[in-house]
Amino acid sequence: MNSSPSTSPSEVVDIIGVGAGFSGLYLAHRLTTAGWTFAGFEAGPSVGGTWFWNTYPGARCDVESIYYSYSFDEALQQEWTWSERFAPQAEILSYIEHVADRFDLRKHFTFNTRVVGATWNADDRLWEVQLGNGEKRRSRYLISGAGGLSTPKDFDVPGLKNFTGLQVSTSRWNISLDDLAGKRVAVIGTGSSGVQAIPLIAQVAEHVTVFQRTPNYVMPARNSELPVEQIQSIKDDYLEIREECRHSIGGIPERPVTDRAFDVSDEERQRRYEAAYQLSGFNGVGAEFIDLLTDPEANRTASEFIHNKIREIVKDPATAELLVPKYHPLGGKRSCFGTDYYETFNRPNVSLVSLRDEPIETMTANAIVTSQETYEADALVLAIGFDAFTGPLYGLNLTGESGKKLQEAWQDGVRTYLGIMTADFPNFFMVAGPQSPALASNVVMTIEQAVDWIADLIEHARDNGATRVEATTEGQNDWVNISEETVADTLYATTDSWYRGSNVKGKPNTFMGYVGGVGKYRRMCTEIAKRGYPGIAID
Ligand code: N01
Repeated sequence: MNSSPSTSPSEVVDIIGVGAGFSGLYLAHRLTTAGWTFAGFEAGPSVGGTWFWNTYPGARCDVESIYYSYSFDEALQQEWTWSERFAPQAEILSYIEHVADRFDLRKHFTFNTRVVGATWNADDRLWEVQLGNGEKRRSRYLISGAGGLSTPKDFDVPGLKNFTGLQVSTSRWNISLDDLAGKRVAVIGTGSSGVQAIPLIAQVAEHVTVFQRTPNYVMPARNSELPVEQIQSIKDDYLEIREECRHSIGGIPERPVTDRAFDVSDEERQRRYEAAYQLSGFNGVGAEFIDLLTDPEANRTASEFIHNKIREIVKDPATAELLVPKYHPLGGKRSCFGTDYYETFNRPNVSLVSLRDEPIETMTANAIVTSQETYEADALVLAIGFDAFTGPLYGLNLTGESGKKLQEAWQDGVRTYLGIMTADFPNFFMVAGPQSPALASNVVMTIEQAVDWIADLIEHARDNGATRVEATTEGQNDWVNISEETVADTLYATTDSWYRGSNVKGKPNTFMGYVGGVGKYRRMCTEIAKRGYPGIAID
């Protein structure tokens, strides 16, 4: 597993790829099929990326698996059968392993090997890449498939080092659920990871104390087994379904919604929210009217609908009020989809602490101490999220043509061209990078589009005898403006979350995604390619 397939330290490969998750594997497949030499490096011991590391109880994708899967090979999508509507982590990992084996992709990667630095050599037009094992490699192009949610956020909880009980984080889960059986468990964080893990931990623990800073909108995932007939009908129509996804807003089939929240009567609106609540998923309540993410008053109607659902489900009124998400609009930060999440707070062995009312001051060896109370615990689960997008990229320690690090180039905020390239870092590409549609889409679809586009671009360069491609400052400025203008019209702009970098202390506030839709983005990218790549200097 550890032998590097196509590189020796002296050899120059066409492409070095970072990561062996969804992005890295498709990069390896697409680029080697096109005849490029490719050497991939993966920090982990095997393929899978996000789905290798996030093994916490309840981890599953909240985009339906029939869409959250590769579309590039019709035989692959015909032969693989998903068991559930939202596949659990283990099944997604098996799928990724199947793809790696089916297309013989493991041979392109060196595992247990992290890329820890890369410097652009302007004279030779090569990236000089430093590996964690001390070795160096050189390549014409360097492509990051390091993912957006792969660098855990610093464990910035006061007093953490004092706690001597069992400690585990959702993003690096290394225990079994049984290890929490009969224990008093403290869980910090109520984003998508916490929301999935808490109900299952509550089933085995003696007691669970949930420490919540910001209540989130959690809608029922409504996961179920996939009926055989539905699987068959999807497979029969897979090519058309994928095409629809490619031209959609979020990379999944859309509900055809054209009216606004106040176009209908109050009764009709409630009736529609109720029906949408039964659907759930990203096509549920938040997608019922077209203005829910742009008009705060329209959004209020949907937000209050969910508030009332929480009050209906949670029996203790004081706990229900703490769980009601009143600090941001529905969809402003990423919605969560859970199974029995609010119901879990009706269990006698679950209690909720609102960190807005009583912040954590410190910890002792066996307790979390807030401004009001001391909560004893035998185990501590951190579900506090990621240093999204820039964390993994800064971890590559890139030095550009001017000698500046990427983190210096972006010290006032992320600046990219299409979320794929950035000026001063020639021949460097990001798959599913910041300011791409990755944040607000079925990311597998976004990954395939980016990889195909990058492959076409470097082929175009090769055909024209060029060895250097770089985003121009003008092209980049235009894209930053487009992506900022697109988000400025939405309620994302009003909400603090990892979407804006506001979950990490000191991180400049830039929105990390393009939210104009994957279909529109694809059309723009295709048009740019057709026009000979304006916004990119190719020589
Ligand atoms: O992380 P998060 P996540 N003290 O950042 C709290 C994807 N994902 O791992 O909101 C106390 O969303 C923080 O509070 P606040 C998905 O895109 C998908 O859950 O900052 N609390 C928040 O409650 C998702 O959005 C799936 O006030 C602290 C929580 O910890 C993204 O990954 C499953 C704290 C962090 O929530 C990230 O999700 C899992 C502190 N110092 C993940 N620091 C599915 O597909 C943070 N918090 C279902």
